[in-house]
Amino acid sequence: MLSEKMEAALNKQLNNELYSAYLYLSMSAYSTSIGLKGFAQWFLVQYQEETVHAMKFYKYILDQGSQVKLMAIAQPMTEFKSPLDMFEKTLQHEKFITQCINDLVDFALAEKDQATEIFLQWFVTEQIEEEGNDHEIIGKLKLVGDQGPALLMLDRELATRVFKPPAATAKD
Ligand code: OFO
Repeated sequence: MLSEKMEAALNKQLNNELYSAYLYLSMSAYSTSIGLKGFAQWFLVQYQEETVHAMKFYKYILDQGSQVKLMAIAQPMTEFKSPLDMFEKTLQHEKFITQCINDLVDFALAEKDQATEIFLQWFVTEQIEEEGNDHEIIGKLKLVGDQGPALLMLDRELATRVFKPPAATAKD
């Protein structure tokens, strides 16, 4: 059982993860509209991963006998200056999410809520990967610039990203 405050904090993070999914779906649509199908695929996979993150919070809250309280999802941005701008905004958003996760860990420790602290460890590790991916692509975009054949090569590389659904456990 979660404390009331922890239930509220985890529901807030569930909403943050759904917003992340929405943001990356918007970036995927924008990428398609400017002819970058590989970027669109990369962000579509990112959207799918964020829905997995959201569902981890959803399941954990319910497993703890607490209540899932879905909230309105904010409207994401729909226009971007360039592919580099999109990835800089992605990194900025992921830094915000990392801070939210770190704050949740601090809160779980303060509440002596060991189960939630252990649950959150997966997200602590995941955020390192999330930010790492963005740094790598931003680095490449700075090298190739925002147009020309090199950008199309990067588009082809990003097109290879595939969504790997999380493995089901015996309990699921
Ligand atoms: Fe859920 O990691 Fe991105 O936002």
